[in-house]
Order: sequence, then structure tokens, then C-alpha cells
Amino acid sequence: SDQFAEVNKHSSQHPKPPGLVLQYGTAGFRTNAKLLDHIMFRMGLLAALRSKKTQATIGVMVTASHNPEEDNGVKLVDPMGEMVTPSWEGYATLLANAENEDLLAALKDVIAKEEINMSYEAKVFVGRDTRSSSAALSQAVLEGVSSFGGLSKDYGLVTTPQLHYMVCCQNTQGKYGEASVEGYYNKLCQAFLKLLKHASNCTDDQKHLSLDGANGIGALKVREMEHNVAKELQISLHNDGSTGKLNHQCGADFVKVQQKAPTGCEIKAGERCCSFDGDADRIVYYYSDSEGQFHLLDGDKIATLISTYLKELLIQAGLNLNMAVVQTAYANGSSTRYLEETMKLTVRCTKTGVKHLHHVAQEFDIGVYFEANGHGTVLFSKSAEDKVQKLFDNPNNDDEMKRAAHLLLNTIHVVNQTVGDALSDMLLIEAILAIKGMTVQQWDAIYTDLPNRQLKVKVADRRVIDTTDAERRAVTPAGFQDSIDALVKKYPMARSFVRPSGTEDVVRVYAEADTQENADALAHEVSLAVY
Ligand code: NG1
Ligand code: ZN
Repeated sequence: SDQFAEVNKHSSQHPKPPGLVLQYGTAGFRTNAKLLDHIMFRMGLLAALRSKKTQATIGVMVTASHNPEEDNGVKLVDPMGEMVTPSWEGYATLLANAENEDLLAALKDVIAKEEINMSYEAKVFVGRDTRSSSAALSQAVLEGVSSFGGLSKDYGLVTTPQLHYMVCCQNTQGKYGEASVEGYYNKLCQAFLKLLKHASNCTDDQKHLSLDGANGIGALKVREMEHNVAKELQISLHNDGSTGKLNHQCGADFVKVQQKAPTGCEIKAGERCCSFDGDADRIVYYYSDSEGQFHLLDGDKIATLISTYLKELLIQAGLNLNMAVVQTAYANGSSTRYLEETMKLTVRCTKTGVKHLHHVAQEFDIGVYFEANGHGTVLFSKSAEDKVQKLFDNPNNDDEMKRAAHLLLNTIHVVNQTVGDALSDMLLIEAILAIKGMTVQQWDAIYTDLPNRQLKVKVADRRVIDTTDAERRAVTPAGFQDSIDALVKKYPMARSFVRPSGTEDVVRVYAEADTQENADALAHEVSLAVY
């Protein structure tokens, strides 16, 4: 039909380099931006098909998150704002790797398999990060959508979680909020200010936060948002993109992996600081003590702060809701022990990648999920939200219950439940610290991290390593896990695992032990065993 003629015509302007093979990984496609033009066009086509299939608006985000500026990437967002469903990740890989002359056949295959009604008009929301390649690449996505006669809305420069939010708002007819960047700020900031009504006597120090924007989109969005909350939160923005290079020696991934402060920020002793990543879906906190020692408060510490706060509120509110914390193998052993043994919370471990955590968190009334790298959020079930609303509306509550209900309700509103969101997480964390009158040092002292080390190892083919038990054990190559076990035995309180990265062509090694020397030695020894 006509539609396919259009696709053919436009596809020839976005040719695939013959033989190039790419995989839709942990967070979509990600590689050097020069290799991505045809991928973007084709993801526009696929998003249009996904929209026709679901008869809903689909999102396409152009970003490579914490990767270097030269890279780019793309991920698809499903109707409720969640990551695209696994079977469609398979189609994405299929379309991406079809040689030019096979593209139409591959599309027709997807259409037939999914029994897609091609007469439905596709609707796609597109967003992009600040990389120099992102504008042209998002144009290619838009062209893909329109080749199938679809309608698209280009949100331009937005954070990844903002795009997820827009898609969810659009498909829930505004019940989740208004599908605009303004609507997003209004919802989050109003909830934040209501939460802050419960914080008394905040000092200027407590109201001050130093923020590393990773020279990316998060910095632009903090600038747009900050005036809304300026009375309660004063942000000193560093690495705002005006001079530095995206993610270079800064940002949440750098700070987490290097376990040191970003360049571009003069941090004063004791000062509360945080870093976003390149698309503002991750956040980590840190401070430097009076001896100049660096202290990192990662996703595990964030999950602990939030779940502790929520548990206290549930008790005060007299609400019996089941809550769990969802982590990955990268969660520090101390955090898991603290959550289970001291907080008596349910803790679940999943494979790396937020889609896995999100999925498990949905099984509970309240699911707090965070990757150690600072990517996470809180999910509230429909029935949990209803119970909180009902309690809030009940005129017979005593003062403590009234307070708890108001706090729970506005906590639900400040959270972006579609996906981990650095801006939203920051507002929630800042609110909790203010409400509890807690300093970053007191938060840090809740438990002490086991010293740990993460390494990357380049190998010929990372797929030879296959894992099980939420990636905590290797099943191939034969004998490899036995070697790891033997090394782990040498050190007190040790743990180590190895898995292939889904976003980079490397194998990741993680080790923790009683001392930093031992964690470093173990990580090193395990990385030698990888070959
Ligand atoms: P890979 O490259 O698969 O380890 C990394 C992070 C994930 C996730 C994705 C997407 C670590 C160890 N891994 O995945 O947690 O955030 O990137 O950004 O941090
Ligand atoms: Zn990111």
C-alpha cells in the first residue's frame, strides 16, 4: 500500500551500514552516535506500530544517559510510562539489524505477528537530551513516525523521566497530571511545598543543596524548576553545561563508580551535595567530612531513607500496607542486612535494569526500588492510593493521623511513579531530610557500607558469561563460578559476581569485603579469572 511506499522512500535516506549488528540492551540501543541514524528512523517506525497496536501514545527518548558525549541511544516508552515490553525489544533488535532491502519484510512480519490494525493513527511523543547529535537523531525518529502516517509531538529537550511522565499523563486522560513540562513542575513542586509545611525551623544550611548537573539536560531542567521551590530549597548548580563536557569527570555514574566528588564543584566540608546523570534519571548524594574523607550516599542509602520514612508514616497512619524494597546484586550487603534485620522489611533482588525492579515493585502495595547507582522510584498500588486518600478525607482522624495522611498523600504526588527520576527523587529526599530534621551525616550513619569495588573488563565476547540467581552466579563458562567462590573464601564478609554489561561492550566485576584493600584485591583477582 501507500504507507509502505512512503516507508521505502524515507528509509533510503536513512540507510543501514551493511553488516552492522546492534542489540536493544538494558536501556535501549546505545553506541557511537554516527552509527545510529537508521536505528532512529526505524525506532520511529516501530513506535508507530507499537502505538497502533496499543491504540495509545508511545514515547521515544533519544539519549545515551551516562555514556560519553560521542555516544547516543534510544529507548521506547510504553503507554503507562514504563519501559517497552520485552517481546517488542525483540522486534526492535529485528528491525535494527534488517539489511536495507529486508526492512519492509521485517515490518510486515511484526504487523502480521501482532495483528496490527494499520488504519489506527499512531501517536508518538519524542524527547531528547543535550548531546550535539540528539537534534538530528530525533528528527530521524520523527520521520519514521510520519512515514507510517503517524502524528508526533516533539517535546524537544526533556529529561528521560519527564518524557515517561508525559506519556503516562496522555494515556490516562490527565488523571496522572497534565502532559506538559509546566504541568510536571507544578505537580511535583506543589507536593514538595506541602510536604515542607511539616518541617519546622529549617536552618539556611539545611535549605542549601549543591547540585552537579553532569553538564546535561538535568541542569537545564533544574534551572527551569528551581524558582518554584526557592523558598524552601536553595540550589547551587554546578556543571550546568555552559563550559564542561557532558558526563566528563562528573555526574552520578562517575561519582558512584569512582567514589569521589565530581570536578567542577568546590565542595565544603559537611555540605550536602548530589549528582544527576546525563538524562537525569539517576541521583546520588555525597559529602566530604572535616577530615576530607568522601562519603557516598547511593541508591541503597536512598532506598533506606525513603522506606524508613514511609514505614514510620504507615504506623502513624494506622495503615496496614505491605511494603518491599527491591534491589539488584549491586546493592551493598550492609544495606540488605539493615533493611531485613533492623527494619524488618521485605527485600527482593532482581536482575540489573529498572524494568526488572519496576516489575517486582508492582507486586506490593508500596514498592521502593533503587539500583545502587541511584536509579529508582517508589510505586504505590491503586488500592494503597485509595486507602491513603480515604484516610485523608476522614474527618474523625486525630492530629497524628491527619499529619501522616497529609504526608503520605503528598509523598505520592511528589514521586514520578513511571520511572526513576533524579528531580523527583531529589525533592522527595530533600523533603524527608527537612521533615525529620536530619543532616546528611545522620542519614549516612544509618548503616555503614561494606567497602566495595566495581571494575570493567574488555573481553572478546562478553556473551560467553551467562548468569542465574538475579545475576549473582555465573553458569558459564564451566568452572568460572567455582573460581570466584574460591577467591571470595579468602576474604572476610566478601561477595563477588560477574555479569556482561547490557549498555557497554564490557564485563562488569563487583566485589565487596571487610576492608577497601580486600575489596580491591578481590575485584582484581576475579577480573583476572574472567579471561
Ligand atoms: P549495565 O551496563 O547493563 O551494567 C548499566 C547499569 C544499570 C542500568 C543501566 C541503564 C550498573 C552496574 N549498571 O547497565 O544499573 O542503570 O546501565 O542505564 O550500574
Ligand atoms: Zn540515565
